[in-house]
Amino acid sequence: MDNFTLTTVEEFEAATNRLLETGAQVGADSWQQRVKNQTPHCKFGEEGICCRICSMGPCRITPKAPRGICGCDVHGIAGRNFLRFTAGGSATHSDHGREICHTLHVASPDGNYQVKDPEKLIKIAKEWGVETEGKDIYDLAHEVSELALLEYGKPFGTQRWLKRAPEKTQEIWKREEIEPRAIDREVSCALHMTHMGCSSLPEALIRQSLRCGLSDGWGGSMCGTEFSDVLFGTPMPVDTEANLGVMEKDMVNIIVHGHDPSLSEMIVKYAEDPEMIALAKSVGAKGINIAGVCCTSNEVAMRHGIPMAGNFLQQENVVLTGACEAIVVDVQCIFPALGPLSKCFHTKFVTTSKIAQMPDSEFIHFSAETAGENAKAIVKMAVENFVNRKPELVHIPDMKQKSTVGYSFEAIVKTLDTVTNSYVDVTGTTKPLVDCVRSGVLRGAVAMVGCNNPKVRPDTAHIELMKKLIKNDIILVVSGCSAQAAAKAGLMDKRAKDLCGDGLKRVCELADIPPVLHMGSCVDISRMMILVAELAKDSGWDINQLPVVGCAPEWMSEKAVSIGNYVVATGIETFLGVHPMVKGSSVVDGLLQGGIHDWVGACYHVELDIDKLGDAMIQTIEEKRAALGI
Ligand code: BF8
Ligand code: SF4
Repeated sequence: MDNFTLTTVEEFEAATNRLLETGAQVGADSWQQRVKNQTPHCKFGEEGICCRICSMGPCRITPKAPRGICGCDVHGIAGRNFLRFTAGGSATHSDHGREICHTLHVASPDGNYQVKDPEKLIKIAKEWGVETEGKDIYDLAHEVSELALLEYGKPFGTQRWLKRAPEKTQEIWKREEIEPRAIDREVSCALHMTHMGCSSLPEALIRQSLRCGLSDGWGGSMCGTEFSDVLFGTPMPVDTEANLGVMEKDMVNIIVHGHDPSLSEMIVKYAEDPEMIALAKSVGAKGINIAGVCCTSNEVAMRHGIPMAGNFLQQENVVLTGACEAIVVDVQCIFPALGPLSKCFHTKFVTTSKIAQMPDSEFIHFSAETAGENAKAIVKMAVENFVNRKPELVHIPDMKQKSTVGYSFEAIVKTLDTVTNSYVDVTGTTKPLVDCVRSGVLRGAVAMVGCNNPKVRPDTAHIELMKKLIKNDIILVVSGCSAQAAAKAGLMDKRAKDLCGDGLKRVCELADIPPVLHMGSCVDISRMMILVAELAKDSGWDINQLPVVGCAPEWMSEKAVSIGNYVVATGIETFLGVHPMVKGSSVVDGLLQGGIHDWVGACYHVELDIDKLGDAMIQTIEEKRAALGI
């Protein structure tokens, strides 16, 4: 066999250090430097005990001043801050989902966007009780997208997608009064509850945090994922490559960064346009190379095999290579630092969304109606910029790994069904997976998700935990920047099976899969919800009994907290490597790390020591197995 080895974090760091030398040469700032400038962080902020929701404040809680001016105590303040943090994340994911619904609403056979997965659209329509017989697929798309848009503001009732959950889970949500109503309503309600003089009761604030999170995972994010699949195709396994070495020295490099595939899909399309390729050749390049950063990267990798240049804390590195003609962004997780940084190089920093406007960028407003011409203008601008490259600044680290990505829920079911001959009559279920778990060939599964955060040595927690878990026959489903950490290291190369325990290795060989399955971007954690829902239905166990846990070892964003809340509220124990900003309140921290277990059968577990975090996950999985008697 060939000599497959993982790329180490030390190697990542050596490459970064080399790039930072170029940065120093041109006077660039870096996140590494800014972390130093910001250290130590404000303790009040970090512990969640500063309140600035009215102008009598800000009020900070200390032993000498145990209450704010209005009399709110530390628990009310920390709880309110946590709910506001959640609302930010839920709004962000859900608004992304809404944009996708709008894109579907303008889809037409001869327009910018088409329906690529009509089967999925029909399935959703049937689920929602929409008549499909004899209907034109575009009429159906418009009807269903309108219904989806109404989910954001419907005056009565709860989210349609909740019906996908097992009945037991739905009962828990009802009993605990956390069934999400209209998506926007849960966000508004969170802001209302946290207005000066409203809720200061920690239980009420945390309950709404769970509800607001659920309106994301079983609402807005699910709209984002499902209708992206309808528009751009449901991902199926595809080979790609990951890490900065995917950038090409002799080609025009366009980096797509952000989240909404409506933009990146169009950039990919126009980069393949013969007219653009000819233009690239006319300026001395061999062609046009697209690569991704952050969740946009996951979207286009899963559907087109577009290589992944890196994750969140690698976004500055793509510019530092000196070989990036344009970094094209839409929304979320984009460093404003890219503006000034791009000015140190020839790179065009192209912002495209009114939601994410930044100084030192070229703004080309991208909209579904004008998507084609916008994308073409952006690609053209990048190609024409090739001549401005400064060859003496170009350095692309020689570092990349092969990856197989694209394991949507449908792909997982399909892959496992095709290898398990005895299951010919149960095609379309997760039963083969349940049987692997029941027999102990697989001990369980971990959904590893989320960001990088300089508070954790970047990528180390993701990679070390994955290595430990697969060695213990625990399969990984991953998304977001965790997915890219895995891909960069080589854990999505099918040859990584040799790093697994015997059971998982056998499953990888039989199914021809890597041990770490790429399920997509952060909105695609809704795919993981569908997976656990189906596992529960097919096994007869409740979701909170499954030997499955969630983990976000390097999380940083509000979105991550919204996700955490819906994952926990769905009954999945969730392990964090960064403490939520509630430490200052024993009551709020106690609820999150214990109390809510009585409500939903799961809670958070915070452990900053990565090794111990891994041990705790394995222990929980084994305890769940023991409780099931398997
Ligand atoms: O939504 S994992 S750094 S890119 S927030 Fe952002 Fe975190 Fe990456 Fe995607 Ni998710
Ligand atoms: Fe201070 Fe209360 Fe105003 Fe918050 S709401 S800033 S605790 S007075």
